[in-house]
Amino acid sequence: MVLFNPDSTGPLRYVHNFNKSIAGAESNVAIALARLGHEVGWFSKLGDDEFGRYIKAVIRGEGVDVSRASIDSERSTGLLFKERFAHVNPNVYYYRKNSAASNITTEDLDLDYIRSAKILHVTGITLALSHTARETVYKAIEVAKSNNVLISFDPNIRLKLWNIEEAKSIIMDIIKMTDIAFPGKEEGKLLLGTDEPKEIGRFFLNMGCKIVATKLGKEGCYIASRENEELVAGYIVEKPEDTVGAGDGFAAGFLSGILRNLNLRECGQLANAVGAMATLVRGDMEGFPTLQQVKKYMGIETHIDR
Ligand code: KDG
Repeated sequence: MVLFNPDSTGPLRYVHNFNKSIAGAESNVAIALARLGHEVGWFSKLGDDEFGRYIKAVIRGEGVDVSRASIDSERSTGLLFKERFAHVNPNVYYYRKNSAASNITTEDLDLDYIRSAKILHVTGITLALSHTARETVYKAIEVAKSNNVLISFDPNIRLKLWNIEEAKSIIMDIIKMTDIAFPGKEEGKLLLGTDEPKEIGRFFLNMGCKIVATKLGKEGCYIASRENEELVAGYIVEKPEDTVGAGDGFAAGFLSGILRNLNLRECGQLANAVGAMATLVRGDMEGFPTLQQVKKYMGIETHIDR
């Protein structure tokens, strides 16, 4: 989506100027991974309009392969407006019903492209957009799974897009096929009735996940696998500029660690740092660091270079 971020705080009707940038959980993860030095591709559907061309140019400019993003000449590119108030998370308003991306179908997938990947990352947002978008995520997972591509899943529950009953039943179904899950504490509460990271981890492991990295904000993350469980301390950001996108940065940092064969603790440390750095800058993805920048932030020299 194109994101319009107000220059000033307060109700949108009083805002005169907006900054234009892009947003979208999956494209955020793709951009963050590209910045960390990985080869990344992105599936989506854009309108044949200026906003669609803008999104494609930005994501391509970040080094993500956008050759598999299709164009829908009948529908528009989705938009998103934030509404900011001092010291609280922004309100978010979607203009994406019947947008090009909401109408993505299985026809838009290049199955060989999925087969050639190491990891397929999907989120609950696309699952919530429409029946065809949901079918597309299921198809991508099916193809990835049968070709030993790891499935990475962030529930990213957005209750403006679906109700909790529907979200629960679909997300639980996807969790069964997930290798690496990135729930948040609040999502644990919504899905399982607990925000206790140990319980969230164990529940998802019992459902078949191999790794569960529960996001705990400034407290860091709790990583559960079949072999081990541990809390990995986070970074304190005294005055976050914008927390939206931090979870996507976290997921990208963690996946970067997996791709670099780091141990799970190191994956968690890298994830925490990328997530924290995302909050230092206004906008979803502008704050994602390069490998050099995150190493400097973490105060370490070489161990994540593998
Ligand atoms: O995780 C950040 C996303 O929530 C944001 O980029 C917008 O994808 C988005 C959504 O649908 O909420």
